[in-house]
Amino acid sequence: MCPRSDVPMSSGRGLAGSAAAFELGPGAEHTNTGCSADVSATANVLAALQRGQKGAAMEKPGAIHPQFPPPLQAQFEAEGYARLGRLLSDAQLRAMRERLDALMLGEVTHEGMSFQLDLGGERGGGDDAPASAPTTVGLTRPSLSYRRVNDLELDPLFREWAERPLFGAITRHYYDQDVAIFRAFMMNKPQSAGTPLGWHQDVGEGWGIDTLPTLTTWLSLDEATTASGAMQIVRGSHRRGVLNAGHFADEATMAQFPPEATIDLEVQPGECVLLHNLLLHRSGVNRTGAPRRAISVAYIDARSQYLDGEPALAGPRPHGASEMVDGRFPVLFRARSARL
Ligand SMILES: O=C(O)CCC(=O)C(=O)O
Repeated sequence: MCPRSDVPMSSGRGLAGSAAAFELGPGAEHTNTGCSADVSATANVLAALQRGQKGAAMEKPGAIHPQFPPPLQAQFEAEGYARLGRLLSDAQLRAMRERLDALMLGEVTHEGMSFQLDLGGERGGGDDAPASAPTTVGLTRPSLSYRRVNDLELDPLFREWAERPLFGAITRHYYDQDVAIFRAFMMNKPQSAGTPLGWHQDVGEGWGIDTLPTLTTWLSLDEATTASGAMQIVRGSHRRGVLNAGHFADEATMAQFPPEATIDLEVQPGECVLLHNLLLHRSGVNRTGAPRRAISVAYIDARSQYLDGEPALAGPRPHGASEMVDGRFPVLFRARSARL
């Protein structure tokens, strides 16, 4: 059995821990490699989750919903991450890669979408990143060397990904409120390049919002290996609360964790990992001849607000945050109570 954490998952407004009694649909192939002793027990449940559901954010009454399997909940709560397995078919994977290329080359455009070029090599990363490219609304130039494409919720393909019923089940499990996107972006480590990203948590006072998001889905579009700049995580670090008032953790903070708590999160294309936003993570450069791309979606209690009012819309929003609509981040899932 994976250990269960006694540490509450709540990190902002009250998060309800009660599981919804969802039904399961028919199964499909999966590749979960998470908490090993529970994997076989969970296999059938996971298989049912991975049937390439079409987005159904505001589900109709009586719709069949997937479930967040208890063994994965236990692992997520104890270790701050859970492998959800392969959630994309080959065709879906190809479509996402092609759409990202089209966005980076300016063949598909969405008003307000922001981009950041990768400057390559060992430069950049961290608070004092001397060589980070500016984030711009619209392309700087057509290139497959963008480090980030933000505002992916503006693109129907990625919006549909963010709206998968599985993520509704998971997010409603922790947020007993309407659930919105805080941000949805691509992180790219272009071939033989990439910008090192220092140890950080995906929260922090610098974000300027009154809620700490707890849940992020991280979908790998390529094989992520140590050589290609796989994400590294410090297992269980989410249980220590907010460690960095800014964004990046300093050496003294990192020294508090034993080396064996750090693992390379090597994953296959199409594999998705659920991350707690308080989990310490970092990534390096890509030393292979193929890109290493991932789609990161942070889910937030839809009541969340900026502390000092919404930032001006003239430029890109800080941290790749989504644009609010009528004073709310884009709502994806209605609270259970609202659907009765
Ligand atoms: O993909 C990566 O290397 C890091 C992504 C990340 O920091 C995030 O999704 O929050």
